[in-house]
Amino acid sequence: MSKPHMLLIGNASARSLERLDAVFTVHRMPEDRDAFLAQHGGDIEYVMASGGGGVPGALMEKLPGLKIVSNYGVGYDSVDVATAVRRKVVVSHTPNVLNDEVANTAIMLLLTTARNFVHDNQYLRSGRWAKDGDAPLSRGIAGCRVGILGLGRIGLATAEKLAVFGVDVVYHGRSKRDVPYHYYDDLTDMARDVDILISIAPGGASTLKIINREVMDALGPEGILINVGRGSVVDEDALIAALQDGRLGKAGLDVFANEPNVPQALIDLPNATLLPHVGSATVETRQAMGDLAVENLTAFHATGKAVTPVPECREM
Ligand code: A2R
Repeated sequence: MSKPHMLLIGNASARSLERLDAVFTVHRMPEDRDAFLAQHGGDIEYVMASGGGGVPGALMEKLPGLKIVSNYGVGYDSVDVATAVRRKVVVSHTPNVLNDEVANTAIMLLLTTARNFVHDNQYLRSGRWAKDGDAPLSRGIAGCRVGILGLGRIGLATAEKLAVFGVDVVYHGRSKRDVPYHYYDDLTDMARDVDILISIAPGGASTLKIINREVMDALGPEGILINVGRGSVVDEDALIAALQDGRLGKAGLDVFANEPNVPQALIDLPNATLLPHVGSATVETRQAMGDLAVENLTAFHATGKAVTPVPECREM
């Protein structure tokens, strides 16, 4: 029996490819997308998307037989879900398997930023310790109030891990949850009351640039902003200005508005700690994400149901 056709957008590990090859005829999206889609677009029923620009509506249009998009990653803002739902195409993602590692990243980035460890590392390597004496003092986080924007799966894991650092955790989202943390229904009000703001909110229209100048000014000159969710949630130009002016103290960022392009003005700022979107980037976590992304496709092929569809597709 011939195998159904699957299109891989972006990359997959050798382990994932081996599993996919066993079930599907796997096509990798080539440079010349138009020629490929004209020739094979009609055959493709399954898509796995791992970066590579995602799956916008215009691409979906060229895949008339599409049944499912398996997104590698929990955030699926690069997939046009509205178009998928209208076309009865299921979209799946990889929740939960990365909670632990992204929560660790949020806390490591917070501690590194607060304690100036990136600069201290450079201070030693450049010979300044021996030449100029001890590195400048930094501030610890004990006794601080930490506001989490987006107390979902990763946010809650982060809040639980933060318990050992002697901080007071509060949160903001669209709705109050049954959790032992104080809820703010307004992001600016929360920013005014906290020392540290951690964003673990998804991308998309409803969160676009919600961390704006007003929120940054409310966080203030001693405040720290950590973002491990999506770059689009932060107004990056306003952030650069706030860090340059000293209206915001420090930022630790793993995600950016236009990855992998990071504004030079941000790179030049000494009060910003920057990571190349590595929140979930361990061998173990990426393997678990790859396995789940593959299982969504193979389960759908076998049963007509994905293992972890996105909320908008759970009833399909
Ligand atoms: O708003 P709620 O109560 O539905 O809470 C969700 C919150 N959230 C928002 N908060 C404020 N304004 C919004 N417009 C808004 N939209 C969503 O973000 C929820 O507490 C949280 C997302 O949690 P989960 O859906 O469980 O996602 P998970 O697995 O924690 O991942 C979060 C994000 C991904 O979407 C990627 O962008 C990144 O972390 O890896």
